[in-house]
Amino acid sequence: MSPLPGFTPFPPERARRYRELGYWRSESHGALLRASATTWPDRLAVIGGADRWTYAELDARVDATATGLVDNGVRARDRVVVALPNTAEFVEVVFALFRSGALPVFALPAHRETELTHFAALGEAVAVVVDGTDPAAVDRAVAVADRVPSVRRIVLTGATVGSSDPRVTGLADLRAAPPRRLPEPDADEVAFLQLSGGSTGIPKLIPRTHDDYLYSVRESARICGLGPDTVQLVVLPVAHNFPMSSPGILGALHAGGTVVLAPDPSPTTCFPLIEAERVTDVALVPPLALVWTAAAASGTRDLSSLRLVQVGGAKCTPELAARIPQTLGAPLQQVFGMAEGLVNYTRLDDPDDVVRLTQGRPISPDDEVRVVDDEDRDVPDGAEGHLLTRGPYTICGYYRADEHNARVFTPDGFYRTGDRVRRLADGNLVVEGRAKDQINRGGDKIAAEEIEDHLIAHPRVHDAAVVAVHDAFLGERSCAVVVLRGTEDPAPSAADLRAFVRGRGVADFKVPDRVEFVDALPATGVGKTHRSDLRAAVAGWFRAPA
Ligand code: J2J
Repeated sequence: MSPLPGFTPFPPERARRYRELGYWRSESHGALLRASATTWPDRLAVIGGADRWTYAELDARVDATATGLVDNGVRARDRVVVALPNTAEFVEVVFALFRSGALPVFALPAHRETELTHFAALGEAVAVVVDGTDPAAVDRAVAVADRVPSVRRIVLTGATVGSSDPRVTGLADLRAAPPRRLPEPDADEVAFLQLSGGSTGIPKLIPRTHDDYLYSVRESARICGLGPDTVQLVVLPVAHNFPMSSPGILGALHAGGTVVLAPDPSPTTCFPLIEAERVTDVALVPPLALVWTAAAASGTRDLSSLRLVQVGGAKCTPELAARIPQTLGAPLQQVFGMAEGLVNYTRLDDPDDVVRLTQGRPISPDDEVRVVDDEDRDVPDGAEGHLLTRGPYTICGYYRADEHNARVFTPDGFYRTGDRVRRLADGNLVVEGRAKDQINRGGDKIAAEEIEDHLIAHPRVHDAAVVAVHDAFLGERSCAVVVLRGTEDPAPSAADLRAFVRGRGVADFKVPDRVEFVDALPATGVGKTHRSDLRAAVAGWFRAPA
């Protein structure tokens, strides 16, 4: 079959090699679940709220839901936007889509109307799945369906909300028909579209195949020592690439472990869950790890079941790294990954200083990592440079983004990650910074240009640039630097512009934390905003007085 339009397949030579090496095993996501359900039918697979499903139960539900999707007109390769909170039904829906051959587009519950509309339109999605217990989420899904003609169905999880809209179906209704076993999609097909943190105005979609993704999942599970006794607590947004695959939900289900979905990441919610379910593994972003270590230091909950605490998504400081084992009572693993592919881990048997001071090394011996200067010349080990990568689970192109792909992939297929790193002699990477115009707000990624475009849509905004400012808790916060125009009174205040961006229908975390007004932005010779000058200027404004 010809590849999905808009998807850049791996070059045949490399694909053949990855198969020969046994990395790609022609296994689909649906088959992964089937295999685990065959080996461990009675073990608990998923716990979320009141739901506690064994592997056999999950597998049967997934068959029923997949059958319902197909009977409702969802076909192989159709795209379906999924924006769900951390519930057991997320796992059911996503595996049902995998089995039907349709492609989930992994939105987050934090995404608002404009973002969901963009994902649905770019993916020409046929359906949107949202939390039926959240009226605002249902309204948003209806708005997306009104705006994107390809969207014919709205599927609601949770308690079914009565609706006269013929497009709306409850997930439970989909499960009504007798389940059939559907043929699994080919493993070299795109399995889903993940979201890019982005740096340009339009968020990009990342096509991952069954073959490439499951290779990273199996190896992640092995590197992290997962097995049938693993009880993994998911506290980060469930659809994010980290809790999904590093080793995440998929790694735990591959290993026969149990996935526990936390409705929110607070210690108040999560510590009792750790105690009650004897949780062994958890993945955190640095600000959450800070909150957890503080709460554990003064808490009374029994966290002794913890075996591994992963921290990634943004840089973990050496101080935080040292505090984690002391307060949470389990070793730390640093994880430096990206939805586009490459994932690095410190290993469980690494010396303390490697775990504390580096972001680890790649999963695969065939992950090709280059650290280069501005002219793409390799720099020596220990020197800082741009990280480029190519390998058995790193994409060769974003979905439907030819122009962007020409810029962020080298002619020989290396992905320009936009990260600045040092590679040490032992192969471990240290993340030093970023060349891409992105703000990493405690693991939540904000594409500067996306928010600048929203600001410029305000009639009184002449120009705007969004940059990162240092923040002790989140690592970075966003600051919009704005040049106003016109004289009509009153000029918008910082609060007005924040409300304006929020009102444009974007996730809360993307609303600029600060807005500062200037007469002009520093410009480069060709009239573009000089971002490094601006970042330096902004850093100066916020530096604490001596
Ligand atoms: C510094 N920066 C980091 C780290 C990611 C596992 C873990 C994380 C992600 C993820 C992921 C970092 N230190 N430890 O997908 O599977 C920044 C880099 C990177 C970008 C990717 C996974 N870990 N980063 O965070 O696609 O800038 O994936 O390029 O959301 O986060 O973001 P994202």
